[in-house]
Amino acid sequence: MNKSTIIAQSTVSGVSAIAVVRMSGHRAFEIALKLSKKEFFKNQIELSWLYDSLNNKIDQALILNFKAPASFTGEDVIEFHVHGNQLIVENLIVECIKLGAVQAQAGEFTQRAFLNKKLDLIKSEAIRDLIYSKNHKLLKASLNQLNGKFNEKIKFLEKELLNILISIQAYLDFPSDVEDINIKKINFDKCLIIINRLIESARSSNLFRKGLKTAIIGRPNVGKSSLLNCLLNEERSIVSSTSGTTRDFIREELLIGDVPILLIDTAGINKETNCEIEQKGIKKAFELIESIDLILFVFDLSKGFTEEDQRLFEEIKEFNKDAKIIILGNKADLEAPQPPKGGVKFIKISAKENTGLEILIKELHELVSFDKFSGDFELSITQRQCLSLIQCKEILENSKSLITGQLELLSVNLESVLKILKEISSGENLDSEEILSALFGSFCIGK
Ligand SMILES: Nc1nc2c(ncn2[C@@H]2O[C@H](COP(=O)(O)OP(=O)(O)OP(=O)(O)O)[C@@H](O)[C@H]2O)c(=O)[nH]1
Ligand SMILES: [Mg+2]
Repeated sequence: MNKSTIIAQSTVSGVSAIAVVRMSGHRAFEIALKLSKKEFFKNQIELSWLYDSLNNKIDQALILNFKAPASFTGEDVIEFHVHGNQLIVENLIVECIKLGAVQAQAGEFTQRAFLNKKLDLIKSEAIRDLIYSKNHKLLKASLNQLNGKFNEKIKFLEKELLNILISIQAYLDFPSDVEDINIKKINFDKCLIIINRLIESARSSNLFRKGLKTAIIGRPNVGKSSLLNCLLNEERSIVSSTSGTTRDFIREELLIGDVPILLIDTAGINKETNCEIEQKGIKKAFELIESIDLILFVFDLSKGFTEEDQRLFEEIKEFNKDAKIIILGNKADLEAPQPPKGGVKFIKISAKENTGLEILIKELHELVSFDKFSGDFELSITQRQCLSLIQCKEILENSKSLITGQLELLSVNLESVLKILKEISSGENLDSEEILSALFGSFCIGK
C-alpha cells in the first residue's frame, strides 16, 4: 500500500464552471471530513461547505467519496467539485496538504490504479491517448483500446501459442503418445498475420498521435517559407528576397483530413556558404532529415532543376531512404528560361500567387489515406507495445525453420514470445521503477 495521500486538480487550470480536485490514499477521508467538519459521510455524494484551518470558508463543494477498493485508484478517493476559480482550488489544495496530503506527480493516480490492478498497462496507456487525442480517429481507437479490443487480440495470441507449446512439450516428453504428423502440422502463420496487422495499426496510430513529420527542404530563396505561409494561410515565416533568410526551424501543424501534418520550414541549403549561422542552419536541417516522414523538396522553376538541386536531392535521398519525397517546382508564375531537365516528376506551384497548391493538398490527402499509407487502424497501439510486437514477429519468423527438427529450441522461443505478450498487457518484468515512472510521467498531473 502507498503510504502517501496524493492530491491534484483533475480539471484544467483557469476559470471554469466547476473544478475537480481529487485526492487518493488512506488519509483522504480523514482530511475531507476535517475540511467539511463532519464525522462521517452519509451519502456517496454530499454538498458541504469546506473550511480552512482558521475556520474561513474555502467554498461550498460537492464531495464524492469512494471507499477502497471501489475507486479509480483502488484506494480511498475523494473528489471535491468546487467552483472553477483557481484561487479556490489553490486554497483547497494547500489546506489538504497542511492536513497531510502531498501533491501528486504526473500520472500518479493512473500509476496507482495500475499498481493496485484496477487497470492493466494497455488500458492505462489508452487513457493517455484518450486524453491527448486531437483527432477523431485516435479518439475512437483509444476508446477501443480502453474497451479491451487490443487485450482480446493479445489474449488470443497467447492462447494459440500456448496450445502449440503444450503440444510440442507433450511430444518432447512422451514422443510415443503424440503422432509425428500433428507436430509437423504446427504453424503459427495465423499468429503472424495478426501480429503484422497489429504492427501496421501501431504505425498508423503513431502517425495520428505524432503527426506526419514533414520538412520543407530546398536551396536558398526557392520559396520554402512562402510555401509554408501559403499552406497555413498566414504570414508565419519571414519571406525575403535575401538568400539565407530562414535559420531556425519554424514548426506548425496542419490537418489533412484527420491527420496532423507537422510542417517544418528549414534553412535553405547552400553548401558553399561561408556564413557560420547559415552553416549551422544547414547542419540542423540535415539532422532533421534523418527523422522525417515526408519531404517537400522545393526548387525554383524559373531557374530549372539545376545541378545543385539534383545533387542536394540525391544527398537527401541517401540521408533518409524511408522518407517519402514530393518535388515542388515553385515560382510557376515566372517565365521559365530553362524548363527542368531529366524527366523529374514534380508539382508546379506558385507560392506567391497561391496556385497549384490544391494539387499538393490532394497528394497529401492520398498519402495519408488509410489504405495507401497506414493500413487498418482501429486500435491506438503505443510505441512500447509496437516494439514488443516486432520482437514477437522476429522470433516467430526465425522459428519457422525449427518446426522440422529443433523442437527444444522452438519451445524456448515460444516461451519467450509468450513472456513478451504477457509483458505487453500486464507490465510484468517492467517493474523497474524507472520504466514505470517514465511511462506514467508522460500523463498530465491529476490523471
Ligand atoms: N515570383 C515568385 N516569387 C516567389 C514565389 N515564392 C517565393 N517567391 C519570392 O522568392 C523570394 C524568397 O522566398 P522565401 O519564401 O523567403 O524563400 P526561402 O526558400 O524560404 O528562402 P531561404 O529561407 O533564404 O532559404 C522572396 O522574394 C519571395 O517573395 C513565387 O511563387 N513566385
Ligand atoms: Mg525561408
